[in-house]
Amino acid sequence: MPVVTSSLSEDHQKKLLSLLGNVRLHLLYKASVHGFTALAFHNRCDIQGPTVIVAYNGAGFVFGAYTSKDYNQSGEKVEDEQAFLYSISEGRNKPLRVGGISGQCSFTDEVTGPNYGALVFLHENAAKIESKPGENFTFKAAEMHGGDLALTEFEVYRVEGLGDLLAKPWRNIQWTAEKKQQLMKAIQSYKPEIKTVQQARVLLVGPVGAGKSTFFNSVNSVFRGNMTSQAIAGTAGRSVTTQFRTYTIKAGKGGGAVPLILCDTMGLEENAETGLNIEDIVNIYKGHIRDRYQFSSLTPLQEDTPGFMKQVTLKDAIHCVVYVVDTCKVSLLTQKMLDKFAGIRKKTNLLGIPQILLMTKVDEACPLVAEDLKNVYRSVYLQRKARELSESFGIPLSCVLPVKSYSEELELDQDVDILLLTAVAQMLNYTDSFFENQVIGGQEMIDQQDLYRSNELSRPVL
Ligand SMILES: Nc1nc2c(ncn2[C@@H]2O[C@H](COP(=O)(O)OP(=O)(O)OP(=O)(O)O)[C@@H](O)[C@H]2O)c(=O)[nH]1
Ligand SMILES: [Mg+2]
Repeated sequence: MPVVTSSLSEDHQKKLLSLLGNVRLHLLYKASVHGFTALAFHNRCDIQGPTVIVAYNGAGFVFGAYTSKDYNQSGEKVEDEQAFLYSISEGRNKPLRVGGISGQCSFTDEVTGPNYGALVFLHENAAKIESKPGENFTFKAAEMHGGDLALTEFEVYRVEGLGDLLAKPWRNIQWTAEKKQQLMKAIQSYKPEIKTVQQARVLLVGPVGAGKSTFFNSVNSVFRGNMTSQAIAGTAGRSVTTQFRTYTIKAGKGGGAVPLILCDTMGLEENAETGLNIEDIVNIYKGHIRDRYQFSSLTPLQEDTPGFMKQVTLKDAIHCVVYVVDTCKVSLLTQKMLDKFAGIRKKTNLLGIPQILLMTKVDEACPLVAEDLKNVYRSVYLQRKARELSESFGIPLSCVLPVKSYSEELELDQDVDILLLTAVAQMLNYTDSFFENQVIGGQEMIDQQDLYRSNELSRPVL
């Protein structure tokens, strides 16, 4: 799944947001990737609620149309009092905003490209516009697009209202130095309930670029006391992580190991033949895959291949699974990706492994949270995203944890640390639930096969 990125510069985005208010933009469609055709536009932009079109031309104009209504190919003329056309260009400080002529329709909801009368985008199914100022919007062609009707790019974004801050947070977090120390101490002194296991093994699974490796780096940084970047992180079309890695965390330079191993995987992709293979996930769960195993999307590790660890015990197994999802992309998760997660969840439930959903990049998702991380449980927007995730994954809201990882900072920040540590502490609580399930009739089950056989029989569901 190629990563589709916005062509809006920071300055353009700022100017566009000044017209739209307190909102977030989600890129739905980019013509250079998906095609300069009406069909490609409708496939991605129909029934999406409020959207904004962003067209680019060679003369340097960024212009388009906002509507609060759906596109739906109904053939009808749509009236939308909130609709407007706009243009951002070098020559003007403030963007040009053109409201509709009262009593006239805003756009015709046809099978063609978006038809705002005075401006028709993707005209004749091509990278161009038709411009007829005066029809239902009045503007000067020179100010709107400089007379350059050829498009170099064409994007459509969903416009999501951010809402305000809740008067009371939906979860209580103490943002104090004592709380941070308390969490660190609790995590460092964690002891699995099963005698043969010394460390909790927690697996991070999620789409490409969701922030799995960065989450490990951030937790590692908190315990080390300075910024670290042991796991390679970044953005690329494909997963940056291609090996299975099991990371031990040390408290301070040369300090003792924290009883937690964070296992990092290759990113998931929606197609069956790319990204992390589900069969490999199951083998990781059971402990058969070694550190530094090189993932291959098409050929998962087989029992008879060298490198497959046959003799495994409970200490090699995964005790808690963490699904990592980019909060900014929650509403863009495709059905294929959700189906992939559903397949993984089914296997995970069968093995009785507790699951947590980590919502990353909350700072990018909500400006109110970027301003002050303490707003994380007061942001109406993040609460809505947490609920959406909980519903689409079928995971209780209590298992959904928002975090912000260190992505550009050079210094640790107490609030960031507390939110990260809270998530880790919760992972250890869930690990305990896994271990509790392994004690049957007062006997710890050490044999892996017994363990999974019994789980499959009882089919525990989280
Ligand atoms: N602002 C912000 N950026 C983040 C956060 N977490 C991760 N990032 C950025 O997101 C990008 C991808 O992060 P990675 O940790 O490499 O993602 P991954 O899930 O390991 O991706 P693959 O290994 O490619 O599957 C990086 O550029 C990170 O800096 C976050 O909480 N906030
Ligand atoms: Mg990674």
